Amino acid sequence: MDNSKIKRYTVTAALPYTNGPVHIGHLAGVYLPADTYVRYLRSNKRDVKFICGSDENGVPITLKAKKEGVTPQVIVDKYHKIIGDSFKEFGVSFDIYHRTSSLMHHQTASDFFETLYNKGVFTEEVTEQYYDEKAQTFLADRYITGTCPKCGNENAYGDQCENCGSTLNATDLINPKSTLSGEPPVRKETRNWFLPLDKYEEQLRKYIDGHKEWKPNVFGQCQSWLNAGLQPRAMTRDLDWGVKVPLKDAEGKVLYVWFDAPIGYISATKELFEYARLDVWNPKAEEYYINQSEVEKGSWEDYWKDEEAKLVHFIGKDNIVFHCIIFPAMLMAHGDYILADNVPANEFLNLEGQKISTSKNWAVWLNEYLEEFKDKQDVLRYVLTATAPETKDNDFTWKDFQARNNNELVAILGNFVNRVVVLTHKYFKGKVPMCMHITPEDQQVMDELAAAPAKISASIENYRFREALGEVMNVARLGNKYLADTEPWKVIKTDEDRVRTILNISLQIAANLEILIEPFLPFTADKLMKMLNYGGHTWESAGNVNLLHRGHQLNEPVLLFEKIEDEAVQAQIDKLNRSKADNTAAAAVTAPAKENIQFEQFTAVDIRVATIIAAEKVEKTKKLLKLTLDTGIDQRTVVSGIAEFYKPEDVIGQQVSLVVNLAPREIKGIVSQGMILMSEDAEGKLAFVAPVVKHNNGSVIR
Ligand code: B3M
Ligand code: ZN
Repeated sequence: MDNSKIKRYTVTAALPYTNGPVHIGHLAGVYLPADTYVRYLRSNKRDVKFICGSDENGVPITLKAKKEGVTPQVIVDKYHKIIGDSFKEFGVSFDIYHRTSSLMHHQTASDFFETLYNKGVFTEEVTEQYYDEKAQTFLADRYITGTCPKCGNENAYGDQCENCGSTLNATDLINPKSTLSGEPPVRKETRNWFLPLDKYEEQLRKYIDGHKEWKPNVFGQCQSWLNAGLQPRAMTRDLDWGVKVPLKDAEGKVLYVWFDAPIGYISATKELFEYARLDVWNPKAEEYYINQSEVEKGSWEDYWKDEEAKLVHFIGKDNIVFHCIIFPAMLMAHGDYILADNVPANEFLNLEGQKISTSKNWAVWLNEYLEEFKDKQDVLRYVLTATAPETKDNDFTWKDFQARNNNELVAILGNFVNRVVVLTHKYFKGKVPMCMHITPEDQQVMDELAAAPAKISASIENYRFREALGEVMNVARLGNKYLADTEPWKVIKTDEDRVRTILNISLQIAANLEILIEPFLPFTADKLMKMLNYGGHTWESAGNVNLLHRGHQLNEPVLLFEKIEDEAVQAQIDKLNRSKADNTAAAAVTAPAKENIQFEQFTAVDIRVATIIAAEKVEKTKKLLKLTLDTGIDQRTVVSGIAEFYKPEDVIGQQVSLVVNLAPREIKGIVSQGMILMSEDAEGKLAFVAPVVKHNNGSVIR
């Protein structure tokens, strides 16, 4: 969109599902880039509304509620607050963080559906869906598990197999089971309303083709959806949690969550302006985290129905189709709305080389981070932006977190600012000295400083936040290098006036940094502003080399950042390793405990330490080894099913636990006298169970 035509910005960030807290992956992928963009726009005095809220409908919520044995409302109330608070604490500066369980949303989504219905947009289709006769309800795909037809995983979901990653239809599953009753579901006919996406194909293609400037990952995904051909998609579901379908004969049906969720952006904007009508006090202002300073008169429609508004959706890559195909088709069908100008979706962030997983607790949760790294919001903001998965999946590691804090924030940015302010206090009582005589060397530094903001702007406006942050840090590097080259602490002995100039220029760099870091590191910008004792500068003054006037009094220096020690990051790594161990343990406890037995039954089993003294494969079998054992009582033959894990030559000399009083059995023509105890893990791997130090053969195990 041509910049000169833009009057307003509507910036949305994906509405998180309220079925758990948010983690660093969410922050890096969606909320930080969005917040940086919005803060930058505000600093440029552009008119912008930053919209988000909780996605409280849909099956992820009802599943979580079922798991915890509470109502969905309890779940959404709990996580709306946890998530909303985390965003606030990290300085994600939404104008509103709304909820899709609100009345405003239900009304807005319902009206939207009705408009489309009245226009005859939907087609009605009767299809067969799985139904749980015991629970008397239709089953959403997520409520059905069964065997994946592609990889054989027995716990695949009706919409997806988490083992092989394939997208599935519930009807693809082998031996499907309802997770509600455990029973196999039956197929039953049901009527739903479909959005004929195929009819919008041409219009969508025109729209997407008109945005070749979109990120290649986004543009490419859209093209491949379009090339594959679009199918009608059901916009209603048989479910009892969500926005009721506003039609007479639609009992027990709600809007499809991906129909109502993006409308959530619109209802949030409406709610914000509801609040803006100054004669109306919105009792929900706190619950919706409404940014009061941004509330003005005007209309929500200016941000959604006016060609002079620029709409940008920040999302993760798994949401591309919904924001670039389905929602635009809905808006086209409605007719009154503008379409997104850009959808700068990010890829995924991994954690210590592994996919972030909520269910496996392989994540860094924002609420926990804040407890463990108090007041270090900006460190995480910095690291997550510097390593943001903008063009490909990226990895967060605690060692990198520590290194970037210590080597970049502390050593470059913090160190520069600290040196300048300390020296100014030392030599000039904290008053900005006068710029006396500018050398060509000084001029060059000033020129570089003046050129920086335009570069940073260009990167931000093209959604390249990593690059932009790199340029900001280059300004701090420029300052550090200038100090190192000019050495004011030496020059002070001979030429005080020269030091006046050096510190004046250095202070201008520091003041510029305050403006430049604000979109990325708002908490640090605030500290720096207080230290420099000035405020109110916006992006248009960035590059100015006379921000702080001669004689201006600075406040006492404070450290912007502190070193993070090895112990702190080790504690985080240990914590992750504990969740890994818990997961392995949980996975291994697959077999339920057996029934109790009496002590005598246990002591009836005679288990002894024995040593394998000879071993060979049993012919024509894959699994069996024929072993000769020294039991301390005798030498005997045992056939054991361990050949897939051990070669004969490797087990000779191995001590084992042997049940010596098991009645002999004939296996493949060999009489086996006893059984070797093995432990078996969740993947079926076998390991010997033996005393951890060598014991005499025949020692009793009990
Ligand atoms: N709640 C999906 C997600 O969290 C969804 C986004 C809605 S944006 C309108 O991935
Ligand atoms: Zn699979």
